[in-house]
Amino acid sequence: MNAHNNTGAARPVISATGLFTPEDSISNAELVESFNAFVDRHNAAHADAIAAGEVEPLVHSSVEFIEKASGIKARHVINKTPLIDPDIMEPRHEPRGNDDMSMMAEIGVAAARDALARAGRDAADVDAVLCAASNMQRPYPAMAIEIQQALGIDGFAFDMNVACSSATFGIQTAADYIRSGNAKSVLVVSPEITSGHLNWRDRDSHFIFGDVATAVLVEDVSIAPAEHWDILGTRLKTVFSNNIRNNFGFLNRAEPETIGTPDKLFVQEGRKVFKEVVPMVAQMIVDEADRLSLDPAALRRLWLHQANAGMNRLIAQRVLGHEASEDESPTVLDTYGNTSSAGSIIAFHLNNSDLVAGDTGLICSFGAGYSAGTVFVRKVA
Ligand code: CO8
Repeated sequence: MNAHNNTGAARPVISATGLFTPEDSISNAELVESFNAFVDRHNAAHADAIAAGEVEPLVHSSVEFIEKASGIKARHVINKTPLIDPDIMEPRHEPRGNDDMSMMAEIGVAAARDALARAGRDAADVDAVLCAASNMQRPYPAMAIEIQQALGIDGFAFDMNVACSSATFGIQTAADYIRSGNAKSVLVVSPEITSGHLNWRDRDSHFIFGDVATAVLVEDVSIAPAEHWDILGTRLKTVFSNNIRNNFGFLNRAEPETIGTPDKLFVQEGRKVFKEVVPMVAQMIVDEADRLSLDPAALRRLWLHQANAGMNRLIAQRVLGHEASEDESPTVLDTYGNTSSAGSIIAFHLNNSDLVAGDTGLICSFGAGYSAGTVFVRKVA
């Protein structure tokens, strides 16, 4: 575990955030229609084996279940057509050469430009880029360096992966560079192309994820715009678990036919995750608030990781001491689904402009690893 308070002259703040949302969106009804068509075709193709008891029939998915179990009503994706074609149900993208910008970098750059514009920051004045996301499109060169080059940033960049907690771990890392004087302006970019890692034929999880990119500009207070968010304290925690795992992914395979077993994609024991992560995260938030001499019940807003509406309800209840309203703990699950590390940043990005100077809130992530990160912030100006 790693924790910091603000000390000395250099003091990290959040200057701005940015968001890129793919145009395509898949509703639950569209998703389920395609999934159920796939199930019917599969069962018809294996009718004899099913009748003989040799093969288990596949079971329909349902819109009602998805919304009730997760709070998700739709998800954005980069190219929806193949994902909901019952004959494909996998991502299909135009191949790009090594001289073309990769997909992850492209959406990361879009989110980063949004954050830079909101902060009024020239990219040339940024010192470092962290690409903090659940899945990288390739091992190297780092996605972050491609983003750095596209933005024209002179400095350094690297990738980091802590699954759903990548963005909060990135914020602490950026804050540490600023605290130590190694940088004054750091971009934490989280391009999440989850559609490349989801098993679209798995009834238990086909509805969970969506694609998006976010960016957080963490800077020293000395150069930050007048309106910014003080970072009051950050804390990270990891505990190994195999309950959420991905051994490979669609994006890196050579040929469509070579896709391997389901564990090459996202797999999870959703119930166990729910039960184990809720108490761990709620306790971590309360402990960290205590360390920072903050009353958790007085937090103006919680921008929680967006994995499951029920999970967020329970965590918020334990932190605030009462059932949280949408105003106290906003959700973006309904339109974005679970966007892994980007979720709490989208929630923050879309739901902070109404807060006033002095309001204190919490950006919090949790997910595979297990991993969890808290970033307590206070609005300035
Ligand atoms: N339609 C209809 N019924 C269904 C469906 C479906 N699609 N799926 C399951 N059911 C049925 C089951 O068959 C079961 O039936 P029965 O009771 O008769 O056996 C019943 O519904 C209940 O099943 P579950 O217990 O599994 O359902 P839950 O209520 O637990 O809901 C959830 C499932 C939504 C998965 C829930 O458990 C959950 O959200 N858990 C937390 C998950 C979580 O937070 N995961 C973190 C993942 S993100 C992360 O950290 C990794 C990063 C990944 C990056 C991106 C990669 C793609």
